[in-house]
Amino acid sequence: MAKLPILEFPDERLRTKAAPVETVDDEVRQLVDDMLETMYDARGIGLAATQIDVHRRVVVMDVSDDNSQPLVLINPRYTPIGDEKELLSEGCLSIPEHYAEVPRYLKVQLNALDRNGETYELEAEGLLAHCIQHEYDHLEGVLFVDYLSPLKRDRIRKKMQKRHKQMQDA
Ligand code: GNR
Ligand code: NI
Repeated sequence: MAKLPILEFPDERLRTKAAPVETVDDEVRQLVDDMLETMYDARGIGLAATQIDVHRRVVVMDVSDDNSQPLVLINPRYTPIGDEKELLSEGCLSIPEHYAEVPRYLKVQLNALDRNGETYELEAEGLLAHCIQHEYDHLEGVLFVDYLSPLKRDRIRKKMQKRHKQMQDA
């Protein structure tokens, strides 16, 4: 397995729309394993392939407290259940140290392929539902800052640029 570097906002590569996976083969399974290692190491609850500069529709997630429930989502799709939304404070491994409340559907039905290429469905709500929508957005090149006012987004962009400059100078 390998831990991979995570792209950070405002890197334009995060704006790439990911292509569907045609066959869930060993190469895709290796990508999934590398993404799980990268996500657990970074202490995130989800990671989209887009974030490691691989533009294919692959997501990993684990919302458990003890890293015991890895979820693999290949070519995920979701449909809202009802039209109720809720606000939840979100973070993103591509926007470290910044958090903001984002409105998401409270409940969604997920359809995806697992690591064996088998279709599955699940109903999610709360944090898992938020995470599914957040990761799906990554595959479309969308980030949580896109839901904020231009002023807040710009403030975060400037702080991230400062962080990258400091990392370069160090
Ligand atoms: O670690 C993460 N926490 C989180 C919290 C609320 C809603 C979504 C997330 S996903 C995020 C990891 C990440 O950046 N996934 O793309
Ligand atoms: Ni994210």
